Amino acid sequence: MDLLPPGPSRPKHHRQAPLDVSKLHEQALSVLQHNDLGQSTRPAPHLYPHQWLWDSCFIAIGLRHVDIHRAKTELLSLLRGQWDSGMIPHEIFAPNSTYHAGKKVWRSHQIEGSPKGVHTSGITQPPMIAEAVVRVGEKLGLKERRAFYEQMYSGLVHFHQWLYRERDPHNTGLVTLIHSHETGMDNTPYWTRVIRPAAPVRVRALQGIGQEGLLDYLRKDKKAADNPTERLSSVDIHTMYHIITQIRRKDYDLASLLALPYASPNVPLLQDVFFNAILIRANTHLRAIALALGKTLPDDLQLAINKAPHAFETLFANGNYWSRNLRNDELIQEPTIAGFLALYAGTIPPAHAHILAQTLQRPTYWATYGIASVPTDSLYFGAHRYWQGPVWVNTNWLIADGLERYGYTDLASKLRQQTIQLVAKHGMYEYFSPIDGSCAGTHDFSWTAALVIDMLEREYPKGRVAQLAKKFRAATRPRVPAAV
Ligand code: 2M8
Repeated sequence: MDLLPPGPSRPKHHRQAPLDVSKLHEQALSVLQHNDLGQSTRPAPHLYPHQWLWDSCFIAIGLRHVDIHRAKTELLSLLRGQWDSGMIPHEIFAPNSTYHAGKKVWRSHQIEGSPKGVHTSGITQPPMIAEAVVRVGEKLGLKERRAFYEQMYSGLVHFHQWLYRERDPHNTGLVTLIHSHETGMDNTPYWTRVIRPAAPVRVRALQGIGQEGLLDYLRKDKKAADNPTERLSSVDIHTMYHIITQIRRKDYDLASLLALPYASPNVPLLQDVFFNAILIRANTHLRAIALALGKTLPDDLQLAINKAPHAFETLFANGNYWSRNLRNDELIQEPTIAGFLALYAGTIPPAHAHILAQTLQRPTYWATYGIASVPTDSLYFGAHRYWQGPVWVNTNWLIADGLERYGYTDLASKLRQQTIQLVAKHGMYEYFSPIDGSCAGTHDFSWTAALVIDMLEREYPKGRVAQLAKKFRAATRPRVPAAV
């Protein structure tokens, strides 16, 4: 595959098969309708019954085309989970729903400053919220946009301040993650590498006698999964639970965790490349929101925002961007999709963007349906193994956006169209094989549906979305409260 030169040319159509746009819209809307919880949307019916931070952001980006009121509510409802510190948690638990790592695991109510009346996790997730606010804002008239920005502004500022204040205590310009769930890519290999030495004693003992298979019986997530072999390994999930226990005992506080010496089974801490790239982009959006409101961001935040793009460049080595292990200051040069998010950050030098655009076109990353979460020549690769190989619709969306920002318009359009084709052919699944597109993970997955709507709007703007939107609103409206 050749690198297409940057340029303002109109996107060409890369359709592989005739596409029934209306049918796909209809299917996507029915997934969102089915997963609608009133003021938020669950990612999937069985496996993920609560509200997740970045899922809701992607969902709002799709919903804005069909129900702007509901899109606003999706984002506003995230603020009900915000902690006094400013943290927006990665999960807000819906009442009466079972989940393998639910409120009893996180115990947010025991931590000072957690919100009253809702149970949440104690960690965050990629800060996509400013992006989603701006995307929803694009669909509003000036007056309504400002009113919506006003509703979101202080929560957003508070969140970004928390990220830099609490998660970058040494003012490096890069924030640190305390659990792999914060990156959104739970078992991505660069996290798996640092997690495995932190496995609890019971897990290592079973591994020692070749009996780790017994751990399968103690898993709760497998019951809710369509095909349990397509999730993370039992060793990894038990280690992740163990790390949750440890960070909970330290009130989910990075400063306390930093005080622990680095020896197994302590907690891995990473300056995560994927998360920081998204944060840099979110900072740009936050600035735009402040500008639209005639406000000035607080000085501490301005300083951090200015520093971040320079600090991000320290993650560049050997033609890609990597996460840094804070425990030993080393870059973890393990090939995954994460470094391509540097394109989405939008602040890297064009020469680096050029290298990334070339790398992602290698057939090991991009076969037919977009970018594999792990290249096919990696030892970690499994075509259906969660964040260790499959193509995900949200990462295709993010990378297409990043490519476009650097002028690779045609490549971005090709990526979006292939993603649409993939979902049209295989369904609204959670993830897909990068080799043959076959579907995996859970069915009726909300961000797949929402982002397909967004990509259809972009690539096939003459679709029947307005008509279908009317139907959608009629079906969901009675369950949506007037305000959050
Ligand atoms: C997955 O993560 C959750 C834990 O947060 C899980 O495995 O149960 C990830 O794919 C994450 O990125 C996503 O937000 C979440 C819900 O879709 O599921």
